[in-house]
Amino acid sequence: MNKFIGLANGITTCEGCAMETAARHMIEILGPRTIILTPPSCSAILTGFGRETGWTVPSFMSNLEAVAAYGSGVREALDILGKGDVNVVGYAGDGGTLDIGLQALSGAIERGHRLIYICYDNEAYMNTGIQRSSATPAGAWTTTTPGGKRGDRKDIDGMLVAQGIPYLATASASYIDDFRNKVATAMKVDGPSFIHLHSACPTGWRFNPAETYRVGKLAVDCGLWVLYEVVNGKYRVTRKLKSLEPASNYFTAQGRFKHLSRQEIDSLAAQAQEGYYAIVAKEND
Ligand SMILES: Cc1ncc(C[n+]2csc(CCOP(=O)(O)OP(=O)(O)O)c2C)c(N)n1
Ligand code: SF4
Ligand SMILES: [Mg+2]
Repeated sequence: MNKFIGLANGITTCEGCAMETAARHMIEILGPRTIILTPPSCSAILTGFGRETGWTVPSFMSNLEAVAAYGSGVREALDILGKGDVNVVGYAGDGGTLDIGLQALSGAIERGHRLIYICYDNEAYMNTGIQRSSATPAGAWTTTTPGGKRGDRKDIDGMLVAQGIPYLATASASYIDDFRNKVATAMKVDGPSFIHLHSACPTGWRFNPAETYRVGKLAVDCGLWVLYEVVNGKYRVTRKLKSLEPASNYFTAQGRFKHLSRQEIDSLAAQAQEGYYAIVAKEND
């Protein structure tokens, strides 16, 4: 029997792109009975244009506002055709999720479609030239925040939990087994599911592509990106930390934070620690 490939070799993402690596793992878990939808974004490179696609499963590019609305329609059509076993998956960036596609995502969740929505979060509009999004973290350089972004990122996970989504998880491309487990869990959910994947981007974050794994891992190990899942409102941290790595190592590993003073880095590091313990406290609520 031929081995299922999922995503072809030779895709033209940047060297060291975590979004592409995660996509390869994601499709391996999802398997051939899957339809992938990507909006305009770096993930559209995987889907391709016209008659060419990198996926070995059916796929198409939606518009940026509405990947979750397209997914809702595809889900309903498949169910009518008796093809309930086919996974319908949106693989969208932070801009297409937290900003431009938010109403479509919220609508799909409210209607309760069985849709797996994976937001790979590279923390800016990368595909169009590294513009800030509402997921860009405080202090980060982008081409539209040359002095560093003011204000915190939008708490999309808290928003979707508040809306009552049956399954939500965070994940990191640097903790790939945890991500794979969460994709497998999402496949069993009888309703909408959302996985928020931290996706290191050497081009936009300004680090050497060989460092992708290390930079992504630092975000988790310093408590800045907490790995957890929320099942019907109940929090569970999937990677508990005995001690937190200094978050300053994460910030100094990337050129997008290089304009920050020591004091500013220390303040962001303190916020990261508080954020970690706030999620752990939710688990114990
Ligand atoms: C309504 C609309 N506004 C703007 C664009 C232009 N556009 C195409 S891709 C993109 C960036 C999307 O950013 P994100 O979702 O974070 O994905 P990334 O490029 O970072 O992978 C933008 C702004 C568009 N296609 N549609
Ligand atoms: S800009 Fe970033 S997310 Fe986009 S293809 Fe390059 S490394 Fe990947
Ligand atoms: Mg992005």
